[in-house]
Amino acid sequence: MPSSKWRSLAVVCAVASAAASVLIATPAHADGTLRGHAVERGKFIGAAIATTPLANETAYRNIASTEFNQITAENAMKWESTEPNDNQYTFTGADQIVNFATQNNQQVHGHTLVWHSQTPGWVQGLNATNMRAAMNEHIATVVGRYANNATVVSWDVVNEVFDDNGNMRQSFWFNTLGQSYIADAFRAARAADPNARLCINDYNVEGINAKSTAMFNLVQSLRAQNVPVDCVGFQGHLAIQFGFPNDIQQNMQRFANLGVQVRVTELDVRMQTPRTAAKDTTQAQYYTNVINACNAVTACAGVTIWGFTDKYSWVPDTFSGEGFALIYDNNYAVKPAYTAVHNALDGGTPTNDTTPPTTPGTPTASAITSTGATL
Ligand code: 9MR
Repeated sequence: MPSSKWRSLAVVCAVASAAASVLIATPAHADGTLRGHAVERGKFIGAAIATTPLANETAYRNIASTEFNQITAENAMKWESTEPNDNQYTFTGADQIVNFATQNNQQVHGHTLVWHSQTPGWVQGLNATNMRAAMNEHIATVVGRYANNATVVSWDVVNEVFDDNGNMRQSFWFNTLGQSYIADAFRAARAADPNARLCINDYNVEGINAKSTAMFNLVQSLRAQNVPVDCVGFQGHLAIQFGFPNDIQQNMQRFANLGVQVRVTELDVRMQTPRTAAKDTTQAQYYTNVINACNAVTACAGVTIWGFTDKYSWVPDTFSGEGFALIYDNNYAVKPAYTAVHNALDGGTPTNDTTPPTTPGTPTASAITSTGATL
């Protein structure tokens, strides 16, 4: 064969391999959404949603609706939003979230009923009798509003009850009511909606450490007293400079062994600025690790990311010099972290076998007679 033929074959190969790499470089979302792959695994993939961009930005709404099958109100269901003054309820933002979810065939995880933060001053100043009554009434009203709404499936009943060392947080709740406020809150939530899944939620409990062990002991003890704790939420506010909690799967499993459902409720992975390709790669690996851990634990219901675009994230407002914690950039373009979540969710066992049939071969006939043939 003349050498020019080899050259043209090489060109064909180069073109073919360029075409192949174009295919590989096609954005991962072209072959399915996050929610599509999560559903195949029987898991949810969620996002925290903020009401202002939800009302104002088409790009935000499009991603929120197409990529996620569960949403959490980032702020709209917190006490300061729903009951800013005693017995004056405002559900505008909460309903906006719930209605959006209903329209898009999504579930809502309610966040959060009893927390030391974003709770109005009028609550914090009550005496014990009145504070307990206000808590029970708030839970009855907020949970009760959505009790017959199939979209709202679960609640963070208490949030961040531990301090950073795993002791009971010395919040106004604890200081006024003692630890019993936790059991009371769960019982009130169960009474308001017997079908909702009731969660305890906290941060820095992803790996096995003093705080997660305190959480483990509390959940075990509450359940031994028939307090209706159904679920444990690991917030998952991670930072690449602090390392990955490599025992996250083992930690989830020990909670699962108590009989509770587990979930990651507020995942984000921040980095110190400036953003670089290398940091993006590390961040993507953290996202992969979290999804893989949830995939590996049957009792893990799913993973919620605390937002989805770097345009709207609590991180830069809270940690000076840090950011870029989410899976889309400021312009709604996917980041390596998106592809990581996508690929970790993909590859589950689909409920329906979608493998295309193999092409049949061309049979050759032999031993042909008037009554038959061998193929
Ligand atoms: O993302 C939320 C941010 O917009 C609020 O200003 C902040 C107020 O404390 O709360 C943020 O969400 C928190 C969540 O409700 C509970 N876990 C920690 C989250 C990040 O602070």
